[in-house]
Amino acid sequence: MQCKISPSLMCMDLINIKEQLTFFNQHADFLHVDIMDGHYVKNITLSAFFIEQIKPHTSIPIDVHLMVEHPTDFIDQMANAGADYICPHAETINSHAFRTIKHIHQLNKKVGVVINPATPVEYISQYIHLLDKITVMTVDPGYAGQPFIPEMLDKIKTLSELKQENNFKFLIEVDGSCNINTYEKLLSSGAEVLIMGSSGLFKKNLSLENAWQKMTADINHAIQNIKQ
Ligand code: S6P
Ligand code: MG
Repeated sequence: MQCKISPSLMCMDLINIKEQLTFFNQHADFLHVDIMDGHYVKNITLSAFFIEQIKPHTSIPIDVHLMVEHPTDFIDQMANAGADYICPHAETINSHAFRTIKHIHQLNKKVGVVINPATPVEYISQYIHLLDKITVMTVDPGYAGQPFIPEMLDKIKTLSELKQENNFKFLIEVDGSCNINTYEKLLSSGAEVLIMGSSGLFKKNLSLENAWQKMTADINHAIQNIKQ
């Protein structure tokens, strides 16, 4: 497949974690772990404790999406728990962005930033060259199962052009409503990593194997349509 897949673990079936992790070790490219503090977004899902528990059972990078007001309070605990990518929201680090990026890199972790739908690319332009990954939120953060915000496609295109023109290293990732209705638009705009949640992968009426197979077929179909 020509894009990377990052299952969003807050959407998984928590009763059957082990089987799903074993499956993802063989098929996925990242494990997306949403960390919320109940303040930056009004929800609480996974934790450093969760990361610590799954780390011995994973062989692919753990990617932490920090939806918290004060990311500096969380960075060391995420690193110690086993995170491989640490990704705060740009909106929460811009008063100390260079210090935060340096700190995460000094912990030998990859640095991503996540930008909200209302945040333009210009907001991160001063440090974009330092980033390993940029996540474009295509829904307001906090909850799974929200409708796609189509205005975000232009933002993905802008990032893709900037990356090509400047030879930047960052991966372009999308979080929110990645599914059969959006694959083609996202991939043709330049998305490289899709975070898969409730709308594209974790379905109550399908086994994970069948849901993965359907997702892969739908994405390959979208890629064929783009090539034509
Ligand atoms: C939402 C969170 C996401 C969700 C994922 C769900 O705040 O950051 O990672 O888990 O977007 O995907 P879906 O298909 O339910 O929108
Ligand atoms: Mg997320």
